[in-house]
Amino acid sequence: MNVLISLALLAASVNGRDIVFPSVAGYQTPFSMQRNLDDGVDISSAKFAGLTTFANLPYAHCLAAGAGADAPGQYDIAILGAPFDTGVTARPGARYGPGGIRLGSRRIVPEMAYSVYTGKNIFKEWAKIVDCGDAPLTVLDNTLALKQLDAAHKVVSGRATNNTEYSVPRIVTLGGDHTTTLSALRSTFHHWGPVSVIHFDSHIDTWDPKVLGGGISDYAGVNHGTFLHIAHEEGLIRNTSIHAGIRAPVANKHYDLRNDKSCGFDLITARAIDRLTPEGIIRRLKDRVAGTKVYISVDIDVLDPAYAPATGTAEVGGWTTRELLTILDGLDGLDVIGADVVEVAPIYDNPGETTTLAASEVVLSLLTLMVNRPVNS
Ligand SMILES: [Mn+2]
Repeated sequence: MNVLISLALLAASVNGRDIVFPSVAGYQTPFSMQRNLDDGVDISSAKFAGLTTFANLPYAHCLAAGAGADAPGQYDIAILGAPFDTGVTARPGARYGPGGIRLGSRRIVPEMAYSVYTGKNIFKEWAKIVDCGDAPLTVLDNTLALKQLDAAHKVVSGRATNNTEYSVPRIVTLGGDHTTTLSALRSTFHHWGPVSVIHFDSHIDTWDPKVLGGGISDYAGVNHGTFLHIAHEEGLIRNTSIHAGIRAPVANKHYDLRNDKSCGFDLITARAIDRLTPEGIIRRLKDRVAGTKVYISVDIDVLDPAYAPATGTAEVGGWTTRELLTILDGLDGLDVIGADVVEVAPIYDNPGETTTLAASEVVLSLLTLMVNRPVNS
């Protein structure tokens, strides 16, 4: 075939693809874009265009210095990534969690987010919700990284709110391994005092640093299995806290579970759901934290690996995604002052993005609890 003929065929095939689709109304725009150009082509919105923020929410440079053009503006609820995974005892990879959860959330579009269960669209209520991007954390020094995360929480939660009725912006953190929750609890303590923690996980994470890591060095004792012990030591949490979904073994016969109680935790096992049903689990959680400010931490390994394979310390025999979402939505009415989804390590996910899709839906449920129940400090 000579060159001219192939060029002609190429041109024909290009023309052949020039199909005219009916015009589609713009449905969402995370960034301000041109709506009507002279040629009538609408480029005002697209679900998969622009930079990837959680749920296509607007990005705010929440860590920007000072005022002026760099100022992030006001917000009521902030998404903050914590790309840190050097406090894990098994598979690393959760430093990519924030990015993975955002990718999993691309189909969530604020303009079209009416829940079939409640009829409400939380993005059209009183709260301005933004994605602050990730806290800049060194990957080479855990102690410094956690200080950086403490500082990031301080700045992000220290901004003025958009809605003047409520004075403290609340944060949903995208982990990161579970160590990152420690910084979030230091931040909530600063604004709200000691809080009850509802801790969804397959592991208790209250291990005494003497038992887990601390035998090596003080530094090693601060990790994703001890952060709740440290939070208790620092006086950040109340003795009305509770785990849900626990099934991983403990390290010794009596000490760990006794220590867990003295850190302020009650415990609901994974299999309790067979007896209690999700409704029963919701009742126990609500009774336990009644009348207190609540921090909800969701380790994605609370789900069975069938529903969340992409995590560092997977344990079989866990809850389904639907069960977890039902339980989370059932916590409606609690004073949720902070929350996170941690231990999402996208490298172990499958091509169907099972884990990041689940994690992003969990984030949506946490945001829903926060929007449904504004809290004053
Ligand atoms: Mn955990």
